[in-house]
Amino acid sequence: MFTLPPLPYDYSALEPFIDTETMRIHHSKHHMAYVQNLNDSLKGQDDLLNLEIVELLKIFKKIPIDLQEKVRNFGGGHANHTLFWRIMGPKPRKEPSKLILSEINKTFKSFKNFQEEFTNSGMSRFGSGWVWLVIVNKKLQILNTPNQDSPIINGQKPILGLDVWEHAYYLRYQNRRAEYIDAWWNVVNWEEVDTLYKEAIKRSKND
Ligand code: MN3
Repeated sequence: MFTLPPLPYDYSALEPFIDTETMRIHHSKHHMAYVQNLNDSLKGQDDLLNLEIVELLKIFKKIPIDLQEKVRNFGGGHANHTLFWRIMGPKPRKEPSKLILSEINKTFKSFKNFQEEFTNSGMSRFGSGWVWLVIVNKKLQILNTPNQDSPIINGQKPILGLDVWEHAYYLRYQNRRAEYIDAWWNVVNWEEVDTLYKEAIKRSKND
């Protein structure tokens, strides 16, 4: 059975950038619904229900065809939000720590340039979806996905993700996605991104 992970900080911790009510609804209603729908969809499939969510998505193509769409949507939703809560925090750093920062500079020329490309990717995603910083073939890459599609399904390793569904920002920002993204940079927990980067690189060596 999959369970809703507790938020590692209070619902109000990301104020004023992300408001308390949005955090409460987003975590306790939206994310909870993905978890419940995933469990309902996989009823009787104990081998799948016992996996970690990341492991379930890694074997996506081996899952029975009639379950794939549900795992894509609900499993993706569960994994994406779990990462999202983790890479935000109340005492953020403005810039990443050294390791990930040097990789970002190497790939995107500068941190500022990286932020611009990431923001543009989020702005260009029509409708609902996510923008990601992923590792592919040990290299950093920015991409976006529709709906709740997880990059893990495609063998990519997300280390930073931003929810650009309207439910993530509508209460405070209404239709102003650009303002939401701009504010969101203030709550990125770069230490966690650094940790995820190190884990992903270590895993690639073992693959
Ligand atoms: Mn969401």
